[in-house]
Amino acid sequence: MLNKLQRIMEKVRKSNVVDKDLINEVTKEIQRILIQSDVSVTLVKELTDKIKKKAEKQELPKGVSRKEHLTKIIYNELKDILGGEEYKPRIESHDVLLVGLYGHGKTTTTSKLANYYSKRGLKTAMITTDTYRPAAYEQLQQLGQKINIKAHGHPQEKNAQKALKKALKETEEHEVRIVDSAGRDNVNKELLKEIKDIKKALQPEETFLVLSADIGQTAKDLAEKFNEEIGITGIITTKTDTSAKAGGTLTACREAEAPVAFIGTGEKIEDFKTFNAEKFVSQLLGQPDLGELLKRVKRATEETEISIEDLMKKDYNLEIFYKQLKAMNKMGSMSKILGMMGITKKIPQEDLQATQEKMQKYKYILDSMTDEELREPKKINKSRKERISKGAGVTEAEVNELIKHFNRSKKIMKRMQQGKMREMKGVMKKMKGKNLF
Ligand SMILES: Nc1nc2c(ncn2[C@@H]2O[C@H](COP(=O)(O)OP(=O)(O)O)[C@@H](O)[C@H]2O)c(=O)[nH]1
Ligand SMILES: [Mg+2]
Repeated sequence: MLNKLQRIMEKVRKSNVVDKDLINEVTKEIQRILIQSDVSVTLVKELTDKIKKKAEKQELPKGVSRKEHLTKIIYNELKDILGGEEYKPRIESHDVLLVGLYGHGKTTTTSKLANYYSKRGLKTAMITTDTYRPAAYEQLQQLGQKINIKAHGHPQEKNAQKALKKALKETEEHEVRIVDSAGRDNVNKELLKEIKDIKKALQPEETFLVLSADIGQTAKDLAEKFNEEIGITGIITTKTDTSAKAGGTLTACREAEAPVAFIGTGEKIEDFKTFNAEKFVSQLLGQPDLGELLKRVKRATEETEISIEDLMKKDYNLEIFYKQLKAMNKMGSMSKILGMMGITKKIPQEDLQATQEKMQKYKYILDSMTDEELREPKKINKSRKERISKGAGVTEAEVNELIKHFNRSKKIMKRMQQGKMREMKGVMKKMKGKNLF
């Protein structure tokens, strides 16, 4: 999945024009890659439809090229099917239970997790309840030696719950206890009963299902089954380094509404990290400057946006005034919106809008002002006005006009702030998605 997606993004980067043909080609290619990664066909179809629809829309945020726009759309949509918020590890006392099928990496992950918490200053112990496989305890002990963390186990005990209870007594003064459990080849009654018993005795804060990345879409059924039967708080996806199906596994977990907390990225103990969909997708797309690009797109969108915080600021100033004018101009007419907010008093049209020409002049004037003047226009006296008009190449009358305009706006803003805060917030929220501001 990795190299292929990078290749297709390279194509986008190198293309001269982003037209329907390219969009078609790119979405088709993404479709192929995702299906090969074992992402469900329905999901792939949904995703590529969305990408296509958004990419073909004519409107572009200012200052963003169609190429950048397309990249961002692909990035966003991929991120969306892969996962939401990044998992926040508990850096505090807690018990963790790892469950799953045989061979998925539970024991390895037990040591990885132990190392993770121990490195963050928590006194950590590992416990095995795997009384099923004879060498399980030794495996954990060996892993523990590498990281200097003791493995607790009672292999002579045939009952997993009993073995756990003994180990819990030995590890009472530890802050984090990670409990490994035995797997089976498939989810059967015996396995579920064993895990339920362990869970009852441990009462863990976290129960992670360990799933190997090579199972692809099957992850969905497993995640749902384990969640139903025993309740899990998250998933740890292992072997993301070895499998082309990692994307399928991660999206399947998302479909099962089971958040992926950590991922294993190799056999070594340090090959382990919290799962971050954003970083994962950046890597998939091989876009080293993706972060920068996204910031730029965001800035470009924000420049013509005006936030509710700005409007509600007590110290309404010239900077906000200018931003507001720009936003209002973009929207055409403000009166409808004011009407929606219940402000029906007649406000002269000129107070709400300014012509392009006027805006250009205003910009020159504002550019000639000091920061102090922008923040506190009251301080602009006659001699300052003279200086500003010279600097901006406009007449003093024009500077006066801007200040007058500003003062009128200030009054309107004050009126709006009084009592209209609530409604306005509601209206703003509704309008946000419409990209009016
Ligand atoms: N490449 C790679 N191998 C892993 C990863 N996690 C586990 N393994 C390997 O998977 C195999 C099974 O792991 P184990 O922890 O014994 O699985 P368990 O049966 O669930 O306890 C071992 O050979 C591990 O080294 C990983 O993130 N990447
Ligand atoms: Mg094991």
